[in-house]
Amino acid sequence: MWDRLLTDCHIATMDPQIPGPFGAIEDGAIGIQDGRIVRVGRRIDLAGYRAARVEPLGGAWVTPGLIDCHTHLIFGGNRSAEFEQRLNGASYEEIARGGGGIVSSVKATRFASLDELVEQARPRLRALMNGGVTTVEIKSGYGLDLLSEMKMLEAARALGESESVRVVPTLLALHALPPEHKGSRDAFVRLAVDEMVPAAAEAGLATAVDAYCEGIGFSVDEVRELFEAAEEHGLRVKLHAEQLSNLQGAALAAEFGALSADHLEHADEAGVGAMARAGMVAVLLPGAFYALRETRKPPVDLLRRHGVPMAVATDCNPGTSPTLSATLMLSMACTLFGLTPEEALAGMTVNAARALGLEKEVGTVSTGKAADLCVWRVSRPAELCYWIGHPGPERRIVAGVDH
Ligand code: DI6
Ligand code: FE
Repeated sequence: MWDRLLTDCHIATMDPQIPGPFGAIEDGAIGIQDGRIVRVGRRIDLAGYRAARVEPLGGAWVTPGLIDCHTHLIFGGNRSAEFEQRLNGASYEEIARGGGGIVSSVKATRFASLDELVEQARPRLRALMNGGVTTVEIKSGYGLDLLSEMKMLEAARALGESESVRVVPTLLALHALPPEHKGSRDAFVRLAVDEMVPAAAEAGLATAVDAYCEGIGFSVDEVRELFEAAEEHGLRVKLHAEQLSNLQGAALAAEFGALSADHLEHADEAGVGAMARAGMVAVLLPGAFYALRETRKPPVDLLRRHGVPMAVATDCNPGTSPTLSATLMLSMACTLFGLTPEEALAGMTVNAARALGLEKEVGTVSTGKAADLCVWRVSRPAELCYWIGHPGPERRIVAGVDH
């Protein structure tokens, strides 16, 4: 006998093996046992099964739990003053070069204790969860010395252990040059390569390594050194690439079999082709595009043509994407970048799972996967993208349990 049978529902499985938009099964049912999905199908086909709890959902739509595969959720302070500076005409790059930007979050993050970081991030995490997120990636990158980076990764772990959400931690080792390394770039890169990567790997505090490959960030050669260290220590890589300029970061990431390249507003066909051959995911971040009032969009048509799967994420961060709404990103992915609602939802489910290397575990409503589900009171799945920030699911289920 199963633990639960969700019935009288429509299911946007997002499973590419199920034909039709959203891999939808109308008038469906889902069997759950030990936190996993044991059967998905039409209600009549599951009618013969018994479960401890049979739960009719009154015609609601069920989707996979949303996956936010790119966030900087943990940081000290906020950057609303910088927001005001930008409204007065300063550019993001100017503020960064003037010693503000990422570096100002670094100061506040270093100053905060581990517990303070956790408690500052917790309401942000809960806001994401209320919007339907069941898996969230969290990057470090506002510590930028060995102990502060480890403190951030420990905060990510503590949040995952104390909240009903899967947390996937990433070491963002090369994010900005911290003030004490002005004039000693090489020494900072060595610190990241020789100390941060081994420490994060040995402590099991990160599954992947990331960097900010930009004119105001780090060069392809510097990122290459970091990725070599990651490879040596058995960590996957991913890259902030081609957001503000084109340094050919996507192609570099492809050389290392990266999980994803993220942003990509300035990516070209060579980069997109390399991503396709490497089986990478393109993570699109409409919140940052919106907040920086960018006009150059990521090359969605090229990505489609080359068959590169597109994910969508909040990029929640205090500088360029202070948003806590996954569903707002669904809307923005459609309205700002031209994704279809089906592409946008795939971007926060099946393709986001792949961007985290979790495609066997989560991301679709399929037999064998974790029972991470959202139940939405909507008439069609496209409604999730149509509302400008849908408030969130009626029920959120993680590993078979309502939260
Ligand atoms: N992700 C990042 O890491 C940078 N931009 C982005 O979209 C910088 C974030 C920040 O300004 O704190
Ligand atoms: Fe980011």
